[in-house]
Amino acid sequence: DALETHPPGSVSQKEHIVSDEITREQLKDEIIAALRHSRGVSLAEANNEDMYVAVSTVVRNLLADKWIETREDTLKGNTKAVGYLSAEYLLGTQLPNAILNSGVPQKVEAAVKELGFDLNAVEDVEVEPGLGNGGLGRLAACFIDSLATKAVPAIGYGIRYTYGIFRQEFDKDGNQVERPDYWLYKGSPWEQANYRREQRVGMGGVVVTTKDGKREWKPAWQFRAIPYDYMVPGYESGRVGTLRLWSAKAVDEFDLLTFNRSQYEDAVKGQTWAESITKVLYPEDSTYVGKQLRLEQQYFFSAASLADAISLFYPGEEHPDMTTFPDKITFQLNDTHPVIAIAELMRLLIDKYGYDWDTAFSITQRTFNYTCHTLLPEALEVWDAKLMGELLPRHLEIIEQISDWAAHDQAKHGASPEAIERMRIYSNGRVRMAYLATMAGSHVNGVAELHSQLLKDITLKDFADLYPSKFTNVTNGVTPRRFMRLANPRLSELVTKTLGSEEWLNDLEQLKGLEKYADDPQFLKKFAEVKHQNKVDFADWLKRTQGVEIDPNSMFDTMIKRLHEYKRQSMKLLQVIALYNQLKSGQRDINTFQARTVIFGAKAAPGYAMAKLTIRLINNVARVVNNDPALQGKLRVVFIENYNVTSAQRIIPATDLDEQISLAGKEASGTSNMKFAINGAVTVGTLDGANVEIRERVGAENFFLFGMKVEDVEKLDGNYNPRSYYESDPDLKGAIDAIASGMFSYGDPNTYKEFTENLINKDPFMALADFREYMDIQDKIEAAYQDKQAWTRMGVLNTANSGFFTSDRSIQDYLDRVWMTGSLPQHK
Ligand code: GPQ
Repeated sequence: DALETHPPGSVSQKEHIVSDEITREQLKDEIIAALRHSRGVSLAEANNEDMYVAVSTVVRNLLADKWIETREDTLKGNTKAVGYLSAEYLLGTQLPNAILNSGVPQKVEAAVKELGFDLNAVEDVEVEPGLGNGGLGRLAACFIDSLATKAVPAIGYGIRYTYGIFRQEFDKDGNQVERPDYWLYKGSPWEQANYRREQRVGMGGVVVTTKDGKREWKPAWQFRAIPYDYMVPGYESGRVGTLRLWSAKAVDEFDLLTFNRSQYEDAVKGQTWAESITKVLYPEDSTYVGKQLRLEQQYFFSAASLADAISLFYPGEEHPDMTTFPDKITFQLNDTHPVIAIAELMRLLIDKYGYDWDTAFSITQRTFNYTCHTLLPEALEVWDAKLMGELLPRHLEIIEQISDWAAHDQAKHGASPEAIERMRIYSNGRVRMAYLATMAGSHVNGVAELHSQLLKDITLKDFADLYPSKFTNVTNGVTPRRFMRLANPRLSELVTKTLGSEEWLNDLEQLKGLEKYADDPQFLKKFAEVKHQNKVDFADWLKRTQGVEIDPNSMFDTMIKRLHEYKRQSMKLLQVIALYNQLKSGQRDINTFQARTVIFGAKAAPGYAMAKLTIRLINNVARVVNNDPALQGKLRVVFIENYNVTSAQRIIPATDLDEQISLAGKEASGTSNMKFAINGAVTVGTLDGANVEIRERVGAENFFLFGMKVEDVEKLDGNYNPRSYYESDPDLKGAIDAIASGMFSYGDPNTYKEFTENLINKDPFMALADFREYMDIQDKIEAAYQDKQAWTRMGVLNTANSGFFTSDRSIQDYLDRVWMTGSLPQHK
């Protein structure tokens, strides 16, 4: 399939074109040649899809020399490289970003136009590679963008899932239906199968003791690991990094013996089984499932990536001096998913390269660092030792040894026997991956100040007490190239004109220069106009794609993120229903009511019943509210189907009010909050995750804070009685009773019983306790929005003060605090 989807060679061999000096005319020739050579069509025959492939091919060609050169410089080893290990990369579309970073974006745009095509329509053809679930995967995508932009020698390693995150549809009852996301249906011009760097990965089998007393793993099966390479073009750095995603294949294409007996099905079984490893992304976000196939995926890509790095940095060496490995490359473990790489490196060092345990462990410890992305206990991976032992018997043995070493080391550092017991990596038939990563790596970081503090105080307290210097913070960030320049060209242009250059795009703190215009009526008018036009565009898009009509003059109030109880979409919904009740009863005057469009976007894990029920309820609240003539269209609820990176890029620039309302102490960081702030939306939020730092920077008066703090939550925990809130707050009771009465289920009181009962009796994320403050702050927001100029000013101050939240800064923090490495020279 790789050969079919990637027509070989560059389109025009006639001369070597220096990419930055290419003219518009040359570009047109290249595109026409690409149409003819790789699509077999003339310009006259070409449709948008042909054009998409042709332009992608030409842009890739423009980047090729920089890609090769960056790789060569990375492998010279003068600067320690970074290996980013992540099971997820939620990339978003590639073509617009590649054009932006091609060095000649205007010329490409002009060339496509002059060939008679609308570049937007051409770009719309692309299906985004949804190789991630949510924040964690999107963060990895922002990080590789920033690594390339900052010219850090780096390779992103991950998995090429044949099926990415499911495509979400809603059925006639409003239920989520999951459809397979076969994003490779028509191939992808952005990937390149790299058979030169194929690896073998074993699994299963037994461990034997050899004659000289060594332990040796005899795997039962071998898999081919085929890397698919993606270019990661930096912005204005002259550098193009690599994302290497592994795909599994059977070693023997067919079992010929079986095939000869005409048992075709049996013959291909082995192949199907091997390929199942990278077939599909697990759709759980922040939840651990413990499935064998998941561990197979984790080991498969970790082992292939380590083997790749060793062969890259010690080419052709049978006995490499692995004591230098940590000076050549440092591996960042993106959550616990790749933590099995620790045991794999130990196995290679001891069993393959013959190092003693202490040397091997010292090399390993210096090689790895671990980022934790959660505080939810159910998200921490704890593998069943039996399962691990069957799949990776030698690795389990090694982990057992590390576990013993760790207990020993903890005792040396003065830990009590009880603390040592609590910190056990391997006990009671379980392997705790977060503990393994903490003990066998150099640094552990959380993803926002508050989160890193809570890791030290609660989740990893015992470890932090013993090894305080291991722990650090790196607050997340987002790439302004995708989430500002590409998503919001109007605001980008206004910023560039106002600041006088485009330098802010890779030095985002320059946004601060906008602050002095916060009271300039001319500037405020332009800023407001940008927002309005973005809202008009978004409304058009929604009409076109979902057939839903919304009013761009209403306030766009947005909550987009995975559906999870801790994020509290349910609380937002209760507020909407309470508003609806008040408007219906006349308690709130419809004539003075600020028109609002409440926008939701969320996927639920297919096995997460409460989340799926919430989706159904949102859709049905939308149905009832939107069809009630008494509201005169002033309150509308829309649910974006199949929320993904592509739709995020449309929603964020059009949003007035951003909802970040998780229970304090549950959201590790959040990253959409940063995207909204940069784009000049105002946030209503709790003191959770990165909200804390956003509020600090944009100013308390430009942020709508409400709700309990972490300390309040801790105090309430244990004697929380949600029913008391339900009984004492008429708005809250009215909203829950409306759901229970069947108002949103055609009169059936049973449909949402689990939803309402759960809130009244359990409410694990204390939505009821925060409800009153949430209602009140929404009233303040409504009042504030009436003063358009004051509201716009808040938006400007959000944009001006959110420069800190670029992922370029996060990467700089990793360089300084964790990786202790630097950049290659930039080639402009
Ligand atoms: N996050 Cl553990 C995920 O998206 N998936 C996960 O499995 C885990 C965390 C998120 C986290 O919930 C957000 O608060 C962060 O902003 C994001 O990771 C990136 O760090």
